[in-house]
Amino acid sequence: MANYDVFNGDADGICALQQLRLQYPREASRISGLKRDIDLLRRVDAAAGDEITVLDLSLDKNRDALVDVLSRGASVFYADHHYPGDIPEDALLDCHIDVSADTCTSLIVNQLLQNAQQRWAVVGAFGDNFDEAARNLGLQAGLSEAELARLQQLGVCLNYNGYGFELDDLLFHPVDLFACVHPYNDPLDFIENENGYAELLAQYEDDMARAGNAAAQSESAAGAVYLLPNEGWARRTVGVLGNDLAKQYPQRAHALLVDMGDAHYRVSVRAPYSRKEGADDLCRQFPGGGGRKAAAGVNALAQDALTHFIDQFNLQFGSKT
Ligand SMILES: [Mn+2]
Repeated sequence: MANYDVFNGDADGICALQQLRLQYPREASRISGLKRDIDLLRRVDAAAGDEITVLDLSLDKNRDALVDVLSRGASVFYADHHYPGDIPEDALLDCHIDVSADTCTSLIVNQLLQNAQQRWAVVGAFGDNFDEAARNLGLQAGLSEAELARLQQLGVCLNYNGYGFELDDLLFHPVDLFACVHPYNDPLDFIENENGYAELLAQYEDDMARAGNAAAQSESAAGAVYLLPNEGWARRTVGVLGNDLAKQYPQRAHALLVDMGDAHYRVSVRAPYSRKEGADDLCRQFPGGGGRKAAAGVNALAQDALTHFIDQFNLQFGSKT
């Protein structure tokens, strides 16, 4: 019989598992990936009697694999806050899903553990941008403002580590980052003493400074288009940069194009924050494009199509009379 811990490679996934394994230590094969790699349960080759823990991964995106491992006789503990769709009914499934707008997997696990590892829950909640819930829990735990600020930075950094196009873009594979975190009962000790964290924080600050210096290639009242170089910092920060720009200029649409080094760009488009529509319509005009109304993308846009792309971007988001 084998144990598996399957978790999202972001702060929320790591901190949910950290709470569980501090409270209930257990050897397990650990499975994780980039923050956007969410169909991870299919990587488990389960057998009868195996025990599987799944954290911070949409059940809707893992349902087939879940039904499969249950049918083989494995038991599953599942905690998450994303849309689950139909939840299989099975005596082997212990499911804790809460899609309330103000909770995350680390907070769900914290409730189950009755605050036993609440400092790590605070870190996970900050990482998922649930700042108010994180603060409230931290204050209740007796943390000072200065300590809360350090835990917030830790949450942001653990979350940042999960972003990239490929695992090679990440400073730590999330499984290795968990191993780094795991010996520490108290996240403040981790911050103080873990060399790996000093390295992560330094890279985060360097990446964010580079992203902050990025200048728009094309800019109008309707929107702005950014070209980012074929470098790790661009692949790691493009998601965060898109969110920051959307909030900073809520009337504008944004397109961020990262040079992939093969005469193509990877494109991500955010519709204006104030009227979240049109991103999918724009991207679908290009091969491999798609997404949602508010946020969409093109996997590989030929670089000689850049001018055409910018024209279509301005048409899509320009003021219509
Ligand atoms: Mn989460």
